[in-house]
Amino acid sequence: MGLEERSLAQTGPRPERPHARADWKQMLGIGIVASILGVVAGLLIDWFPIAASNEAKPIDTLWDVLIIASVPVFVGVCVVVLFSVIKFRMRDGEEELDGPPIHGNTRLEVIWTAIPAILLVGLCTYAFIVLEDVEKAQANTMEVRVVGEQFAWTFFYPNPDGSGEEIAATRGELYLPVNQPIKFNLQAKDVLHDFWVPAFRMKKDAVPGMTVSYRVTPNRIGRYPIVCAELCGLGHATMRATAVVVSREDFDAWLEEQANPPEPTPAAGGGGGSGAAADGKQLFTANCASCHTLSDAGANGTTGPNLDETLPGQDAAAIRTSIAEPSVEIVDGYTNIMPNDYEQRLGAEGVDALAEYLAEVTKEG
Ligand code: HEC
Ligand SMILES: [Cu+2]
Repeated sequence: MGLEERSLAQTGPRPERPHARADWKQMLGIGIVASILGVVAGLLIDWFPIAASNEAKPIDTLWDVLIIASVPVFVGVCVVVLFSVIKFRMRDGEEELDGPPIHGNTRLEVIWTAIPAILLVGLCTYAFIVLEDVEKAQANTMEVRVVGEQFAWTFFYPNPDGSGEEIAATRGELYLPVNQPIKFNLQAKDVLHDFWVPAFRMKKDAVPGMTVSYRVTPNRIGRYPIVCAELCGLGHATMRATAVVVSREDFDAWLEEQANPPEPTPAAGGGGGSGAAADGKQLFTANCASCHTLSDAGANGTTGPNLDETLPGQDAAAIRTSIAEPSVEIVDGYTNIMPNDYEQRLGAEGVDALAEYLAEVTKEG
């Protein structure tokens, strides 16, 4: 096409573009079918683990409603865009053509402003109602203090003797009686963490320097993973624990045991050491197995050194230093992410027991 011809096409009467009159009914049909498929897929996908709290049901319903409301919007936009790209694309010879000029359409603009506004206000109101509902205070609530630190959770329970003292659960397990309303009071010792039990559906940040709470009522006996949902450092992925929901009787028995731990049987006569070793193994499984490999304890963590390989040849005193003050000497190829407060958490005896145990089970020969 020469230059003159081109300017002629621009000034002359606008010829119709045959493809510009695409069939909007066809577009609507495709949109509806695609939306239905999208919504069905969204509802069929198993997004969440098993529901184990009273709060889970309204939250899952809210999720489904959001899927039903938002998938058609997403699909609708995609269909209009793709349909336009395919149907209204420029064909050969149409380089100079243009559609009829349009100057606004008030009715259309009112509609496309009003529909999203109604949708948004409606969904916000509904979500707010659900939030109010799941956060409602309930009678006979038991408060559990949850403390996050790099990279572990500790749980503190009110002593049932009413003394106002707290009982700490030290084994990385959060025991909860079934059907008991719980209020978690979250705290953080060092950096931001986030206390999340996916099966309960609730989660909240634990912020250093303040106490944040949320409520849940576990309603299903079982064991559920607890994860930290806020990137908190190199060991973040290992910051896991287990929520153990048990019957009221089992819980009372467990709490009683935590309040009055059985006296450690003093190693009698010649049998010295084996008691400490057994205790050390328990401590290891509860505190260290997530990061270290140790065949005697069946542990296969890989964040820290494989202790079967690195400990032979080290005596209990050297191992003790590695546990109590891990930053004194950093093993080659590793960063210093091992928690450095085991002496406070497990007591001097706990660290002694661990060191003796490790020295014993990794002895050469
Ligand atoms: C968050 C992960 C993590 C946890 C939990 C952890 N460690 Fe470590 N550990 C490491 C890393 C990483 C190193 C290597 C860096 C260093 O030496 O500080 C290490 C080093 C060690 C060493 C020195 C190893 C050597 O080759 O000299 C010992 C011993 C040890 N840990 C024992 C323990 C014990 C016992 C526990 C539980 C009370 C524990 N660790 C918990 C990550 C961890
Ligand atoms: Cu964390």
